[in-house]
Amino acid sequence: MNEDKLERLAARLRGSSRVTILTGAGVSAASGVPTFRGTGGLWRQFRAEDLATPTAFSRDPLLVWEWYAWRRELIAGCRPNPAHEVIARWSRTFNRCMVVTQNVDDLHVKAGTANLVRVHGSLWELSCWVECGALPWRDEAVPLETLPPSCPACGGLARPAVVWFGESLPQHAVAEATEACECEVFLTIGTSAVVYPAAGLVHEARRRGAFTAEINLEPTPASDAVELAIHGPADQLLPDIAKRLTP
Ligand code: BJW
Ligand code: ZN
Repeated sequence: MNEDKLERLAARLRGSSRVTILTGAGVSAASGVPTFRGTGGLWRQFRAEDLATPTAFSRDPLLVWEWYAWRRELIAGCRPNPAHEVIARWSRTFNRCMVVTQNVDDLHVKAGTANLVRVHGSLWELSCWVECGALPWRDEAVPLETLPPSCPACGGLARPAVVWFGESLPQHAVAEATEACECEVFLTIGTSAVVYPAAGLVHEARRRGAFTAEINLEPTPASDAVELAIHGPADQLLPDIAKRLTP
């Protein structure tokens, strides 16, 4: 059954020059990065309210930092998988291809993706918790020199430069992601489609006339809203679609 859907998607992509791809944790699953929801997901083991909110951080910054330090160590050993590689290739070969990712692992960056918008930040960047005015900085040290780390400008507490629940997404990233909804084909890949505002992008793209498709292991709340819902592993389905695009 997927055969027919894969061919339909490939046909759409062949005739398009403006393509937007929204990715989530499922795209990095085959690289060994844990997803958030579902079997083996981080939120099965940890409570989001204890670790991924500003309140949690102000209550116990060391606890939150220990969790991020553990994830940084785990992800430092992960490499891009075939899904990242196909997306990176498409980002450079379609006339205009935007990649909007919710992932904070930077595996799209490692794969060489062009036109990448990271709406939830990066695990490899830090920012000043007291907002002294210092710009976010990159720190890829594993392990980090001190826990919790401090801001090089003011000496105050540093935080991971990621977006926690209840926080606004970076304004420029929201603007770029929204503009990317103006496209011919919008693909939502490996995301449970429950976290807003990212989950709203596929609806926005459809509203603007894009052909929308989902690639995910299982159905999500987006499945009924898209023209084409294809279920299976992104790391296998994307190379299959890519093969159909090359004459
Ligand atoms: C595969 C696969 C394979 C597996 N191949 N597929 C009620 C209604 C609506 C909204 C809200 C509400 N209450 C609160 C809100 C707002 C809230 C929200 O959306 N909550 C919902 C959960 C209910 N959103 C926010 O708070 C956002 N900010 C905001 O709205 O600001 C405005 C505002 C400000 C102030 C006050 C009020 C409003 C911020 C959201 C930040 C999300 N942050 C996290 C953590 C980032 C840092 C970190 O990593 O530690 O971002 S949470 C986590 O979820 C992470 C992800 O980016 C995000 C999305 O997850 P994703 O990528 O979809 O992963 P999974 O695990 O959920 O799904 C993986 C999928 O892949 C599964 O479906 C698998 O089946 C599939 N899969 N292997 C293909 N091989
Ligand atoms: Zn500072």
